[in-house]
Amino acid sequence: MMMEEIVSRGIVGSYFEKLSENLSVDAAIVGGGPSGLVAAYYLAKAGKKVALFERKLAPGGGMWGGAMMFSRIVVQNEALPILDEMGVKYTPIDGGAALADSVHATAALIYKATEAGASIFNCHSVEDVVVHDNRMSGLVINWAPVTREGLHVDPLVVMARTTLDGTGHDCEVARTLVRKNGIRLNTASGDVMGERSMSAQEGETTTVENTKEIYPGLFVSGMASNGVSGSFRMGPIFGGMLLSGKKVAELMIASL
Ligand code: 48F
Repeated sequence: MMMEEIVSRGIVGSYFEKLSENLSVDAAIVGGGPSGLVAAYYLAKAGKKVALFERKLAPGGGMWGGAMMFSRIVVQNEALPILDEMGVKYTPIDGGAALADSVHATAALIYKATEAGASIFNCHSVEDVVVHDNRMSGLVINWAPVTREGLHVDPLVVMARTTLDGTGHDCEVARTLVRKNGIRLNTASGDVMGERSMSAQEGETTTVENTKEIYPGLFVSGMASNGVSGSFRMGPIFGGMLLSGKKVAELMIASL
């Protein structure tokens, strides 16, 4: 066989093996932001089969950019054990927090999640959900460029025993679930309440408090948890995102 054919056969064969192995999973994660990546790491470390779908080319969500593209993030002391576990270096600052390089930290989360065994599908968009017997049962996926171009191409489905909406500010999975199925979420209004303006301290606390199961089989983490529960955004402080990812992994493991 010529080298060109070996390369193509290797990639096609191994990619479709990966996809096929992940058509039914313990945990499907939508969104590769910091909370989704941390959740993927802890779920995979616990031996669960995890598939994470990220519509962008690079997972990492809003963590790469630091603040206003200044590549620095702040992490509170409570979340530093998670950075230690991920092998991220940081420098202590005033106010019970530390500074880390955003590119170094994001790359570390991606590396640790995949090293622990989570499968990441980048350039995959989740466009709908599957609900059976009043329980979130799966995700409808398509190539991100197909949805971006508005091409009329039908999707495929991944079945999941538990699902995480880690889609950040837009809470896309929860919104789709409510819009298309007329169900009530486990939030104060029963609906997606929408994110409030910035309040860093409160936002950090509520991110973790609002991390929960919002419908049988569907959990929320990170900014999506504040988005569904009507809580605050918080800017380039990431401790709450990391703690939320760890908490949601524990909740999902307990329910599996
Ligand atoms: O927003 P994002 O980084 O999620 P997060 O874990 O972290 C929030 C922080 O980055 C920051 C903040 C910190 O204080 O407020 O914003 O809550 O990442 C969400 C990811 O989900 C992807 C999106 O491209 C992003 O990378 N995503 C969103 N909707 C979909 C999706 C979808 N329908 N299908 C696939 N990926």
